[in-house]
Amino acid sequence: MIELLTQIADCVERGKVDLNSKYPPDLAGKEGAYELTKKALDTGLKANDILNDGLMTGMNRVGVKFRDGKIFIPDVLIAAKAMKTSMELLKPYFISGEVKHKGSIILGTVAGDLHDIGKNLVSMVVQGGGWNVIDLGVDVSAEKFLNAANEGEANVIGLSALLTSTMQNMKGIVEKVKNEQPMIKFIVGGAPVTSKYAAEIGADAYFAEPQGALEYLNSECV
Ligand code: B1M
Repeated sequence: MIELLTQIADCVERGKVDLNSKYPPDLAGKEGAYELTKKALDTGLKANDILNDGLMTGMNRVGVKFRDGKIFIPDVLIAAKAMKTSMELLKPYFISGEVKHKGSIILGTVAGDLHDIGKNLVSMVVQGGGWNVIDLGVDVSAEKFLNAANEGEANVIGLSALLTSTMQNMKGIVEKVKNEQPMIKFIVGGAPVTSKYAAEIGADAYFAEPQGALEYLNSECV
């Protein structure tokens, strides 16, 4: 079981997406992150463990190598593809399929930022908890968040940012939307974001992981 998780982490780290992917050449013809994730689910491993101890472990190693200049953007992209392809298999385990929603949340990665893996995880977990997600995608401007808020379907907005530069854009988004819609709540997250920063920009809450966001929605936004 643990061996499978190690293999999944290795596949993400090396960008081995699935059986058909020819990259990396020394793994051509071998099972990739996709098949191994399927196998892990079939053998009864929990989706959460596959995510944390397999996929995310691999992606964290990628982050360290990228930071240290040992790998480059194409390597990170292919690793992200391996992770995303496998996450599709985990989706049904996070999304319960409840018919009646508890409410809606607008979600997006802030302007200038293209990272969406964390945001997509938040989306899956909160959907799994019975929330409808209005996903605005990546590189989302303050105007777009405001327009979505003005549709009136959601009373809470979730912002994600992965860069120390783009997290600065959270402030303008919170200000612009709260200016017109003072009752709307903001939750923020992403690797460089902190609860101190959240408080500074007038966000209502910060969470380091999706479960915290879901618990907040359930307790503060229904
Ligand atoms: Co980028 N990148 N990247 N990258 N990239 C980081 C973030 C970096 C830390 C890597 C490094 O140097 N070690 C670094 C940022 C440095 C900094 O600003 N402090 C960095 C950089 C520099 C860049 C570029 C600028 C590189 C360049 O072009 N020179 C560039 C920027 C592009 C842009 O956005 N404009 C860039 C590009 C990319 C790729 C496109 C190649 C790719 C993204 C692919 C994609 O997302 N579709 C990528 C990736 C994959 C990463 C790393 C390796 C992994 C990020 C990730 O997906 N982590 C990352 C290094 C790292 O983090 N280890 C890195 C897994 C994900 C599940 O975690 O998103 O933190 P995370 O989400 C967590 C929590 O934070 C939380 O829940 C999730 C689960 O626990 N969470 C929330 C997130 N949002 C939340 C919202 C909430 C609540 C919780 O409420 C609403």
